[in-house]
Amino acid sequence: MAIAQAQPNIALVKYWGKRHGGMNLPAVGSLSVTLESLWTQTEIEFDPDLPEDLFLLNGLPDPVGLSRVSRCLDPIRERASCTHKARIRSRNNFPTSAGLASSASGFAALVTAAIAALNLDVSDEEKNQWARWASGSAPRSLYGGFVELRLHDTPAPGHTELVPLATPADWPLEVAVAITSLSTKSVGSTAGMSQTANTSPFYESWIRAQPLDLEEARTAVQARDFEKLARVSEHSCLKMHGLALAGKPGLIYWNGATVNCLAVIRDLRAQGIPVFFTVDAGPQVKAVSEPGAIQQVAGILRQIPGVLEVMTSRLGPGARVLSGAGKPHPSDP
Ligand code: 2P0
Repeated sequence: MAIAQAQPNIALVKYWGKRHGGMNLPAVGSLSVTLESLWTQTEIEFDPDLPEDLFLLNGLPDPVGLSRVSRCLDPIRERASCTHKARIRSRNNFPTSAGLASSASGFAALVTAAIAALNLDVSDEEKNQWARWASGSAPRSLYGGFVELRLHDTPAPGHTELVPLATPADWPLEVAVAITSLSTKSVGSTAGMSQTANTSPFYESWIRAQPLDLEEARTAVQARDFEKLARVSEHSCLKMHGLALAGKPGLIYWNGATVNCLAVIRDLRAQGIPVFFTVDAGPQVKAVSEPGAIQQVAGILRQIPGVLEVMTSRLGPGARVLSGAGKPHPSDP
């Protein structure tokens, strides 16, 4: 048995689209920041007497999530020569499947907990791969701070490498998450990416330009150049949504409050407040600021009609074991 925690990550240079050939290989690299105060905690217990895997999300059975959870666990069980089914209890302290990267934190926590519970000694590469098979953005949540998912042509086309670029202490940016809807999104990321790849006229140019965006964001992080990171992050966000909007049928992940938040964040930056926006496959807006500015930004976002709630976070660490594999339970004295 083990318990692990992982936090969602927010892509500044977005992943959108998969390579042909299966294995959930992304078509493009990406660059993200891992958050601190939003989290998934997952407890897993392998039990020889259990006939099937059992999965509770926030205390309730989740039959749709269960099949993805079992698929994620199967290669880890195989590696450990374990045939036991598992009881999995997962909790998010933020809305699930609403564009807040719950699958990234969820599968990063699950893989980390399963490895600990089975006492497996594995390479980072194996761990990254298990997380990526479950969800393309999940391996980024295995690491803290600024993380790049890099694509290589060797040893095989589409080989992925996870590169931590800077820690939260190196550049302590802060994030405000404006929640504008609590509904589960109508088109999930996997289906949305496939629809975009098959029908958007801009897809090829999206793939071609991604290395340039990654290079710009990487050098911005290395130089702690906020203005440069702001420009490339907003560009990548708007380009990803433009790409998805141009598919057939076009994918509209935003609502009116989303658009109002973007306009307000642009205005704030024009007034000299160091903040930029990004939006993932959902209507929530993430505002990223230099240290010290986030409470002011959050206060302004809370005034926008349609904004239900604003959560703030620093950047945080990667996935980690809270108990099990020799560690005591966090609530033990
Ligand atoms: C990202 N997103 O880079 C992009 C930006 C959403 C928008 O990765 O199909 O749940 O499981 O690999 O990782 C969300 O998609 O997709 C995502 P799958 P995932 O964060």
